[in-house]
Amino acid sequence: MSFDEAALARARERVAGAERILVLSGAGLSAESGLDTFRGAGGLWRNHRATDLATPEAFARDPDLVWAFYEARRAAAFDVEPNPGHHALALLEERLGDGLLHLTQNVDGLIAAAGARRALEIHGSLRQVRCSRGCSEPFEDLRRPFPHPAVCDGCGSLLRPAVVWFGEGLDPDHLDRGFAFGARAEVVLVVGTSGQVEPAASLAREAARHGAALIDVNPEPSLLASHATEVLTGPAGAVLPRLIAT
Ligand code: BV8
Repeated sequence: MSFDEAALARARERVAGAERILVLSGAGLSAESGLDTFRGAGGLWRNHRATDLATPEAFARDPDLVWAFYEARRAAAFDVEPNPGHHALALLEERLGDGLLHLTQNVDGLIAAAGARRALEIHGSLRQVRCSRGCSEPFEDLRRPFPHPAVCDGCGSLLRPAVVWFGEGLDPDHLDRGFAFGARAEVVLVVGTSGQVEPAASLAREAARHGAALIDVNPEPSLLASHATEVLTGPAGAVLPRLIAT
């Protein structure tokens, strides 16, 4: 791995000396597990753009197409394993306990599969479904294939994936906790995200604005790189184990 060793050494110092680290992860963290990112070459599905399918309008217009998209993503996510990047973040959480808060944009469940106990899935989870009218809480349903069309026991509305679609609000509790923690973090570790999606990207940017050193781990420049104290140009699975090594 030929990235800037000096930047890695400086970043490792910061991580080793930090008592509070906010982590924001995106699709790139799961790329080495074999899952497509949103906007990379694999970001297309049956020549639809993922971002066009991840909306309530798409579901209202064509629930079969949207469920086929999520069925493919569930099948892929349930069949792969966490990679060394996930394991490194789970180890860092074990080391720091309440001193680490991991906000993941990923819905693939891989950070929990790697042993992380407290990551917040701020965009929801492929492992859960919910009533499309929102009359009840999301619940885990791992059936493959999911028996769409299936309806809510409570109100008879179609069940949908329990993920946050574009145009839908994130859990206010996740946002409150993320902004509050980030305001007091010494380091904000951004891993595998293009930084294009809001309000997730603001959670990292605000932490940096409050003085946290932003470390951006990505093979390519992200929209958050301009706020970074250190940019580690490389894949998460290779960089993170070296970043957290003591
Ligand atoms: C909201 C769940 C308001 C579903 C996702 C105009 C109209 C409408 C809305 C907006 C608008 N302009 C802005 C918005 C807001 C919108 C938004 O941000 N749009 C963007 C596209 C401009 N945001 C929203 O709509 C949010 N809600 O604003 O609601 C509101 C408020 C209150 C009440 C009601 C409404 C909701 C956003 C959440 C959308 N859901 N996912 C699903 O997964 O199917 S977002 C989706 O994008 C995924 O979660 C994904 O993770 C996320 C972010 O993308 P990335 O993770 O960054 O993935 P990407 O492919 O972009 O990048 C991958 C990166 O990895 C790359 O940089 C690559 O270089 C790197 N990489 C590759 N390999 C590796 C690697 N890195 C490390 N290692 C590697 N090996």
